[in-house]
Amino acid sequence: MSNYHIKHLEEYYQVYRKSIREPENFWEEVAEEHFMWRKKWDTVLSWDFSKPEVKWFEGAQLNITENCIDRHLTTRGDKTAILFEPNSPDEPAEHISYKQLHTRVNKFANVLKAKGIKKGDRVCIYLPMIPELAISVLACARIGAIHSVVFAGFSSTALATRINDSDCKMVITSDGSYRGAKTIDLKSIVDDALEDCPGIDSVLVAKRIHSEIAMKAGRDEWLQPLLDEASSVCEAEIMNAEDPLFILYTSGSTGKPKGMVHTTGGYMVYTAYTFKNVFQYRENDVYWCTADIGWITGHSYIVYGPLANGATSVMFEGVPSYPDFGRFWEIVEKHKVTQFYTAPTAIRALAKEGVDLIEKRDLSSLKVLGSVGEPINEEAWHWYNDNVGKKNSPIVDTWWQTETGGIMISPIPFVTPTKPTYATLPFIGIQPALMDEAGEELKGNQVEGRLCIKFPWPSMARTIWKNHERYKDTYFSAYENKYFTGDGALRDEVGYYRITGRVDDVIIVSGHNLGTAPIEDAINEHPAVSESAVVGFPHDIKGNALYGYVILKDTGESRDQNNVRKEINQMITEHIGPIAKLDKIQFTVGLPKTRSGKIMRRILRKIACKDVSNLGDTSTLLDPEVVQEIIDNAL
Ligand code: 6R9
Repeated sequence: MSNYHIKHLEEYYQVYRKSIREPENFWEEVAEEHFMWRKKWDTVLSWDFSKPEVKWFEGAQLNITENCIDRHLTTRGDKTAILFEPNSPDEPAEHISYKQLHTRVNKFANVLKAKGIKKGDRVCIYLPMIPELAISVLACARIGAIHSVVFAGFSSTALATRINDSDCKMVITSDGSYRGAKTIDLKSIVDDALEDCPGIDSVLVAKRIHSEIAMKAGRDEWLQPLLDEASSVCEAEIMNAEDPLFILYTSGSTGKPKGMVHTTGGYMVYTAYTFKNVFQYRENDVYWCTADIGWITGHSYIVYGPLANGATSVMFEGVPSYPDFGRFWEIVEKHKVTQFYTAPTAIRALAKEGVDLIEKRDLSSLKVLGSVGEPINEEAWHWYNDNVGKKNSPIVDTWWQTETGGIMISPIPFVTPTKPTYATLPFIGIQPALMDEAGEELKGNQVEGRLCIKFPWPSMARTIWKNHERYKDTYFSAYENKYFTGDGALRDEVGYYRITGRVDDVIIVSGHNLGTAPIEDAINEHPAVSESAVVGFPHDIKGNALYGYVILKDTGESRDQNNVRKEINQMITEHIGPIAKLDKIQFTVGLPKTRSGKIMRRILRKIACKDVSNLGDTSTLLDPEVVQEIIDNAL
């Protein structure tokens, strides 16, 4: 079949036009030819963005693990499905074949069943990047349990909030994790979290660092003995296409994280189809995405997309700087990686280290380079292109979101001519629109506005867990009949898109989305703080760093400001995790507020960026003088 793999620009335009003119026919063809359905759909698509309600392949039945594992057994049984590269280069890599993955997922699924987990139950997975992470995700999918993976860098408070929001019954974790030269006691973080999680009946613990940990009788159990005993046959649960597959939390403009719900059929079709085309994946490739499975990039492009294509997907436990900044290149050489997908923040950190560590390695296996998570700046793009790709491997700058499930705007390598800092063209089936402030769509090229999507695509999130109103408010109420992304973008003279960044209260730090509200909530927990406001400012490596303006309570006591700064960051680490720590903390007597009490973050942002030449209209402020005070004391 032709349109599964797009080979030249003309074909892209042809297929794109078809996907827009006849979306149902288009996606039906893709779904029919490349996947294993227990029963075909009655309706390809029904939708209404005003509710919003979107259903793809309604009436169809399937199990995604049969598509990701079972159907490859006859043709690719001994092929490596997951290639696990441990934190330490001295520990051998583990090649898990499709057959072995089948056995391990089935055993794990039987352990879940024996523990009383049933279709529709929520299971929280809080694991480092070890094979059990991918296997437990697939084991949940095997029996129809809804996985909720929480990135293992989140704090106990953040973990507890997520467990309780989706009423998880079980947590899967490990004794600890390796992170470069450090070890982290994951199990004790889980123990702390579970003090506040009455719904958790059981905790399964994988052994990784072999540390002494507390095991609570009647609740906690070591995973391995259970797996050893379990049968390796587990019938896949038959799921409806619109049954939830997983929940994944993302930050928003209130303190409460949003549990984005993804369903089964459309998510599978879209992640598999994008994977194949965006990475021009071929049978013997070794594909490596450096993300953590705790983020959407790992869900869609380490686990589901690659495995649905029968690919070999590298899973790396460690960090780019351990034992030195050459680790990525050592791994590329060792496993002859063909596609390498990483984040701009990693590229910038590696670029700072110079090219010696790259030149030591043979990177000639590379064919395609990818970037995701935040806009890639021109300098980083060129460094990546020149030194890693040797000007031979196209860079796919892929724009998408937790909410979109799969890649939305991206070049197709060897098909779309790339342009630094541009995510270029909409992927097949994707209909972007740029909107002006008045809510009108900007037609034609050379325009800049807010990025929306006009038509449903198969892998879009269907709702926010138990909060459909919030889903509607956040994404479908800014512009009528359109999904609003929260990003700004421009369209150049040939129709290429460039993402200019968030237009809401989300700040992307090292590729991680952080809402200002939860960080401010954490700061305000400090007994000496009366109010705070957090904004982003440009940072060489992290892309953005966080700048906090903090008003202290007047208690009459004198305080060591540096101690308070440390304590504030400690509060943030406890409530969210170290990724949300502030780089700069300025104490102030007031904040610029409108008469209605809204903080004018625009002004705070400019001051944090040291750009105070044009602060715009400050006349609507309650107390315009506070602005000068803040400027005078800026850090
Ligand atoms: C996949 C992922 C989503 C937000 C998104 C945007 C930013 C992601 C980008 C990019 C510019 C790219 N973003 N990819 N900005 N160019 N190629 O990262 O999902 O963690 O939900 O973040 O990340 O601002 O709205 P998620």
